[in-house]
Amino acid sequence: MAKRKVIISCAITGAIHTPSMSPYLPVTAQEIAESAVGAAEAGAAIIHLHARNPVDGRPDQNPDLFAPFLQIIKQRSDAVLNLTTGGHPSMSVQERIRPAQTFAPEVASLNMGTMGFGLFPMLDRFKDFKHDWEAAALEASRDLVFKNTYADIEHLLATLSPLGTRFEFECYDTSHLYNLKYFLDRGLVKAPLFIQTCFGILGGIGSHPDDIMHMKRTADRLFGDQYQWSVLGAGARQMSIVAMAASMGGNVRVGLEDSLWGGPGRLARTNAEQVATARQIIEGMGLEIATPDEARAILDLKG
Ligand code: KMH
Ligand code: ZN
Repeated sequence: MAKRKVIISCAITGAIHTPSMSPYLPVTAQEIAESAVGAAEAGAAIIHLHARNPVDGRPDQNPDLFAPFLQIIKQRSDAVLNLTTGGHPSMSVQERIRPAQTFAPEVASLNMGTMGFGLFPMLDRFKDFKHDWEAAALEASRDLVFKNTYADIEHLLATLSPLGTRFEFECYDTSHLYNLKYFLDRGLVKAPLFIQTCFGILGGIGSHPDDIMHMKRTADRLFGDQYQWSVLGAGARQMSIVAMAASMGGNVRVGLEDSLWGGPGRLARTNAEQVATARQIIEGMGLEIATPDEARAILDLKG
């Protein structure tokens, strides 16, 4: 039997952390490209991408901001590219779909339910924002709905599936797994499903080991061998969640989108640093990481 390979995804910059929280958060196209290439060289098979306004670091779904870094990453690595359709929770679905619709990537994220997305607790931890929008965006999340209705999900599937794009199904709580099961039963998504269970976002499930076990058990029951399990942990518990999932047969996602930390009280300086730590955990358990082509085969991507 072929040895199991662990897929490392790396989420380079996201839309949640703001530039004043870490001087190492990539913002410009050049910074995003360099950081992504470094993550791929360190062992990430999949690179998950958002773009930002190069002047103030605000999340921005304009495809013109994606084009330059996509070109560089494709030239300099073989990594699977995964474009966000989540954008920022405050954006409309029409806005969020634009990059994936324009570039037809091998993978796009697909958020599997409507939820609160509470970013305001970060106001206690981070201060001294350089740009007005940063604190305002965190504060606004008290009253924010991250809208992913059944119609929204159907629209994303109907638009992107014909392009050959497959999905990283972002499941922040148990109900999102049941939503995905509903789409599977209707034939709108097909196996192998790449399920990213997301832990530690206020509005979703927590990041206690019981939470991780509960999501895995539920996914096992609903999807059996029709899925590939991956985990991401938001914030400081990122690497303990990597360790737990890797030891239970899972794939892992790291990156500055999900956590800014490189160790207790220490900011990670690069995405590659987090990939290297995840790789060390995985290889330290006697497991092997997947190359981009192995990830393509495991997830049945178009290549
Ligand atoms: N920010 C993450 C928790 C997306 O881009 O679609 C989830 C995410 C959303 O990656
Ligand atoms: Zn994302």
